[in-house]
Amino acid sequence: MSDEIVFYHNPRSRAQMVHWMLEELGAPYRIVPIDFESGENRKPAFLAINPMGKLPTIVHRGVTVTETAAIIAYLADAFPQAGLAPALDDPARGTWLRWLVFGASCFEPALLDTMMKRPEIGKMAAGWGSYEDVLGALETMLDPGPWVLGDRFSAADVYVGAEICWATSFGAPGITDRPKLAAYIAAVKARPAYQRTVQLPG
Ligand SMILES: N[C@@H](CCC(=O)N[C@@H](CS)C(=O)NCC(=O)O)C(=O)O
Repeated sequence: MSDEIVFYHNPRSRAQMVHWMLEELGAPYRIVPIDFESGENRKPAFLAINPMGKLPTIVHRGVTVTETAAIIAYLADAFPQAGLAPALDDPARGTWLRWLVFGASCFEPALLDTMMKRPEIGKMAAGWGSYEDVLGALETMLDPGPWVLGDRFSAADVYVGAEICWATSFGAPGITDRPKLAAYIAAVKARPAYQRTVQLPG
């Protein structure tokens, strides 16, 4: 079976995060452009692959993977030679998984609350607590830094780092004025693979 990753992509989407990951991996991939304007992602051919009609989506070894964090974690495990995932018996695996999931389950909904001015539902009920708490937790994630796993760059940085840069590109408050987060953004943006793949407004 071919090891080529089929990558459904639109540059105006979270697919950029997976594009960055693919370039960090150096894995073989083929881009299939999906046009949002014509609603290609809502047509039967694409819905048969991802019933949510969302990007990013990949197909690898005959299996579809969706959800940016899951795709990035999957790719890190599928291509271990790139060294972007701690091994299953490495204690760093816990830290790695923790922050990858935190990006999707806490940072993203908290960010949407803030940016869309959604009514607060209360810290105890919201799994993500509050936007302020999430930013504080992200600062602890970078202790000691510079990456999630200290000196070791990993797939967790691809996802969380891309999300933080994405958030600041549309003016998310309280991030760039925190020195640790500002230094993290600079480190992410300095990666050649990021520069080759991610284009954000602003
Ligand atoms: N939970 C998904 C969200 C994916 C998502 O919302 N993608 C957007 C682009 S960033 C999309 O495909 N929107 C097109 C649409 O919904 O029509 C993930 O984390 O990957």
